[in-house]
Amino acid sequence: VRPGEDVDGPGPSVPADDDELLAGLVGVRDAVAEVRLPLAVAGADAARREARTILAELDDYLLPRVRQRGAPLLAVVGGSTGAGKSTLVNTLVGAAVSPAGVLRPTTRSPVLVHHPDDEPWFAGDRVLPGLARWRAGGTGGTGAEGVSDSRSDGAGADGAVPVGDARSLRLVAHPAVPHGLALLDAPDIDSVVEENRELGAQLLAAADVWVFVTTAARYADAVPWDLLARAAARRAAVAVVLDRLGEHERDAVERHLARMLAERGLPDAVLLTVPEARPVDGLLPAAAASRVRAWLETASGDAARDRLVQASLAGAVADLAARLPALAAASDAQPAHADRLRAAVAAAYDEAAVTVRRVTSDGTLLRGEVLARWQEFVGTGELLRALEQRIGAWRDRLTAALRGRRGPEPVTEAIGSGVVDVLVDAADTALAAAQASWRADPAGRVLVGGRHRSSADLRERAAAEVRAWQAGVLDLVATEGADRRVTARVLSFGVNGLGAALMVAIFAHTGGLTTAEVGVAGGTAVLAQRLLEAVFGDDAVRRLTRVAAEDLDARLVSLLDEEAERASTPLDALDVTSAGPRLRRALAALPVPSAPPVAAPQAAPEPDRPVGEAGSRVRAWWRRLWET
Ligand SMILES: Nc1nc2c(ncn2[C@@H]2O[C@H](COP(=O)(O)OP(=O)(O)O)[C@@H](O)[C@H]2O)c(=O)[nH]1
Ligand SMILES: [Mg+2]
Repeated sequence: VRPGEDVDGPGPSVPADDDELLAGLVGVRDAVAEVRLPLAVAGADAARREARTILAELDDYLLPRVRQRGAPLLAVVGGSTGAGKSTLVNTLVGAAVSPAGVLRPTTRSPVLVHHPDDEPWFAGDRVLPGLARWRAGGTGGTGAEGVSDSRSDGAGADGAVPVGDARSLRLVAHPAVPHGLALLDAPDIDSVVEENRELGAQLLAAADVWVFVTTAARYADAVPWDLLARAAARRAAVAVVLDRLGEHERDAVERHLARMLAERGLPDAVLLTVPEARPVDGLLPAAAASRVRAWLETASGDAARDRLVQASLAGAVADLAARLPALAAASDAQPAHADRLRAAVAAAYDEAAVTVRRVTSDGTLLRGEVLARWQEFVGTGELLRALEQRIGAWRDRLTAALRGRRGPEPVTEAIGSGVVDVLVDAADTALAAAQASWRADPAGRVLVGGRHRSSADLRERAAAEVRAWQAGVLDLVATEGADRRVTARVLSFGVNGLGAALMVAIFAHTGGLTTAEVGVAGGTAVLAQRLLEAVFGDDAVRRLTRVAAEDLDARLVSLLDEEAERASTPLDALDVTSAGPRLRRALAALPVPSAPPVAAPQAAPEPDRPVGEAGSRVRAWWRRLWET
């Protein structure tokens, strides 16, 4: 069998039910791979990690295990720094296959030891496809002299993998390992190097059997228990190895640890002890590890193996199924939160539109510049007096009143720049409000970035819109003036002058202002209103002011809409589509197998007792270890 080619491998064929399970798991994998959580909403970080972890568990453990139930049992040896993991693995194999020592980090690249005949199972990327493979030294050969030299750090045949790369897997073939069992010496789960820690956890999740090494001094540490909680949730087969256990402390520590295991959801975990002994050349006396060895032999024996694989698979699938709804919910939260962020922007600009509408209709604009230019144009007293005359006489008087005064253009200009100021000011305020609400939100904060201004060309575009509106107002007046009954009057005053009056009139048109309320500004509006009424009649003036006001409003609101859209562009770049529905469909299609009650063999026989019905190949291994 060439590595990685024959996916069925040398093991028993896949049970028929597994096809459905496999299809279900592949469906889940595809759905989880779709999870994007670009918005930093509460819990998104954790959900992102969870999605990665689930993918790793599927690739490293679930998919390969369902595809090939007959593949060797993978026992991952994990635990705290310096607990004695590597020494234990070496002792179990009877050779220094994994570097041990007080200097950290010792196990840079995890070491997987297997029987030479099982090489095809591990050479390809069947399990742990994310890790490059390399082999150091020989491939074992026969007996102790064939042991791979862990310190001859030559890379494999391709030579491509850098020595000590944590994201790689060093393979060692050794004949002392029974067929059908592989030992993986994992990096410290509490390593100071984050990458090592993560890999340590990832490798444990890839295990059929967790061999958790700890010591009397360390077993109560928090980190191992976090991982053991994962094992409990998965109903994984767990053996906790108490290393370097002194005779005097043995009973007390064993009792306490057993209680902790039971209390933390691992009542079936097997507690194994390694009595204190001094390592020689990286190995303990074989007898020290005999209980661990015996348990592993039993677990990988024909009878226990299938049961263990089935239970461990069932537990892992059930655990996966239980975790998917939270991931789906986290995924759903993304579009929902994006909507909330967009709504905050929309609210800020809606508020701006309200402000603009108010300021352009409550007389506010009829102050300062506009008022001054208007008065220069119409004066105050004469025109008003002229308007109060009876219709027959007013035309001449009007003309006389305006003679020698400045034209209406400065009024129009002042109105234009006043409206532009109002619009830009409102847009800036809206942006500030929108950004403030985004900044108050963790997901929004990262999106605000460095932009603090409305569009650079907003003023220019606003000016263009206002000019277009003013041209429209003049058109309106001209069109109205085409009516025979009013033409003469319109001409006597001038289209531009009446246009300016119409603009002035609308800035006070909805407020229902009275002269008393707003003083001069109100008077200004009243004058403009009277002038228009005198020329066009009441009904026409009502219509003209409504049309002109609506046109202005539409133009200003559309400018604000564009600004609002621009303010939420950082969201457009993110794919916040929820993978939730897809995850739920995949979950519904996943057959969750029922688990046998006990995953792993419970009995850890004393070293001087027979191993029981663990199978002949295990006994052979056992004998060989004892004899060499
Ligand atoms: N006295 C004693 N020392 C041990 C034992 N197991 C490991 N050590 C020593 O503890 C140090 C760390 O062991 P190592 O196997 O590298 O631990 P790991 O970090 O868990 O792989 C080494 O110096 C070992 O020689 C043991 O059972 N008894
Ligand atoms: Mg080690």
